[in-house]
Amino acid sequence: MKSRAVRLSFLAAAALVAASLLPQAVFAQAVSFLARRDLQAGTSPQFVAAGDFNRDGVPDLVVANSGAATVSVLLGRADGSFQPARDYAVGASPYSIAVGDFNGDGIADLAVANYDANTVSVLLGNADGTFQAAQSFPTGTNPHSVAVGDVNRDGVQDLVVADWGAGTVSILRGNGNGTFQPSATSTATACRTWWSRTGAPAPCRSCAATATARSRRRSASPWAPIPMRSPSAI
Ligand SMILES: [Ca+2]
Ligand SMILES: [Ca+2]
Ligand SMILES: [Ca+2]
Repeated sequence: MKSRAVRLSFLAAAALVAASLLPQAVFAQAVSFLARRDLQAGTSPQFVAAGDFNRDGVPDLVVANSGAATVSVLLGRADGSFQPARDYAVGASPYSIAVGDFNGDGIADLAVANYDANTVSVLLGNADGTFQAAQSFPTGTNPHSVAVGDVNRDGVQDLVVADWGAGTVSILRGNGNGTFQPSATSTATACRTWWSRTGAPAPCRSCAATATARSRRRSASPWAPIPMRSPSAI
C-alpha cells in the first residue's frame, strides 16, 4: 500500500513537471522575429511613443531625442516599415512623451517633458502626420515623465508631470484648446522666494502657508511675499 502511494506521488510530480515544461517549449517554438531593423532618430533617443498621427490606421512613432532638444516623428507604412524621421524642436533634454488630444479635434497631439528646461512642450497635430510648433508650459524642476488624464473630470485632457528634481508632481489642467493652466507646482516654487522688506531672506515657507502669511502681513508682519525678486531690487 505504501509503495503504491509513493508510486502515485511520483507520477503526479512527474506530470506536474511535464505540464510546466510543455507550454514553455511550445511557446519558444511558436515565437520568432524577423531580422532587426534600425531606424534613424536624433541624438540620444530617450523615449518612444506610438500613435496614429496621420489617421491612416497604421501606427506611427515619436521619439524624444534628449541630446538634440527635438522629437522625431516616423510615419508607419502598411508593410511595417517607416518613413524617414521628421524632427520638431522642443525644450532642452526631452525625457518623456505622452500622446493625447489636447484641443479636442480628434487629432493626436504630443506632450513632451523637457528635463533641463523645466517645461512641457505641447505640439498640436495637423492630421496629416505633421505638427504645429511647440508651445511650452512651466513644470516643477527636472520633469522626467509626463502622462495624460482628465484629473478634474471636465472632459478635457490634462497633463501630470513627475518632477524628478523637486520630488513633486505637477498637474497642468487643460483649457480644451491646446493650452494649459499654470501648474500647482510652479505656484509652490514661486512661494519659496520670500524676502523681508529690508532685503534679508525670510525663512522658507510652503505655499500652503501663503494665506496665513498674507493675513499676518495685513496685521503689520515684517515679512511679505515678493516672488522672484532679488534683495537689491526691493
Ligand atoms: Ca499612421
Ligand atoms: Ca488634437
Ligand atoms: Ca480635465
